[in-house]
Amino acid sequence: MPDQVIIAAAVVGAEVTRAQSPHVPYTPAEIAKAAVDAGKAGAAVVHLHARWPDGRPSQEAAHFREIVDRIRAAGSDVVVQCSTGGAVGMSVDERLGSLVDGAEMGTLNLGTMNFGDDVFVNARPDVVRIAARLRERRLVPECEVYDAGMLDTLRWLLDKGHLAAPYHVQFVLGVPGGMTGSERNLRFLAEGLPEPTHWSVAGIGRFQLPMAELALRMGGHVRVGLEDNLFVSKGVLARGSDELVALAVGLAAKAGRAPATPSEARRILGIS
Ligand code: KMH
Ligand code: ZN
Repeated sequence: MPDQVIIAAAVVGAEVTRAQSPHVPYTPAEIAKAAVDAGKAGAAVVHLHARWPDGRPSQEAAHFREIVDRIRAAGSDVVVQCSTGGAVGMSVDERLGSLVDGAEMGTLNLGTMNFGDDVFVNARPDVVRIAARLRERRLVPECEVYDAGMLDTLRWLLDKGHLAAPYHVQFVLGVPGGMTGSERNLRFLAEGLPEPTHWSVAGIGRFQLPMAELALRMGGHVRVGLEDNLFVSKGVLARGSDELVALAVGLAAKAGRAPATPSEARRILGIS
């Protein structure tokens, strides 16, 4: 089991709103601050989305550029990962707007699925196209796996040469429409990886901290943050993603794992 754990913070996402929590950041300045604070709390990676000022999801390059510039201007060295998933209903062209200079990783969602009452479309040619764009831009892909069949797609991408190491795998468990956040599911998925690689888990909602705790015991890495979960405990809102990162740091200490620094995370993830 690796001693170090990469803690990633998903600080905004595309779905959560200020109506649900006043702590959801919207503007590039707010999102950058949330990322910097998450880094100070112990996150090595920040998973970024952007928003329009009224909170609608945005994949505008200008928004992502401003977020990245502000993170670096604040002196933060966190690894910057930009979402190519965006929000349900966005075209692939729109989603690719996030891959700005300064990004180090980009997400690669491995299949179409029900996403709550919506459908998150990732047809196989779209996945291949996004993988090619990540390769062109020399970004390390983070493969988002919500369901078991997506591991078969991962194997197919590797077999066909659309994807090659270094890549990271994120098991996103608890989306209504995907696999739930259970120990059985996480063990099944981790054991089913087509080749040995580093992986992490993002538990959605109430699954966030139990899945983090389990991944820490299993030798995986963890993702927390307001994109996935708004609460520190039942009915108690997190004041920001940094508070959830601090909880993950505490869980890591209990499991005997040390939070990786951004440069350690770059080494583990193969970011040059
Ligand atoms: N907002 C979800 C539909 C990603 O960032 O790549 C997709 C998502 C995944 O959040
Ligand atoms: Zn996301």
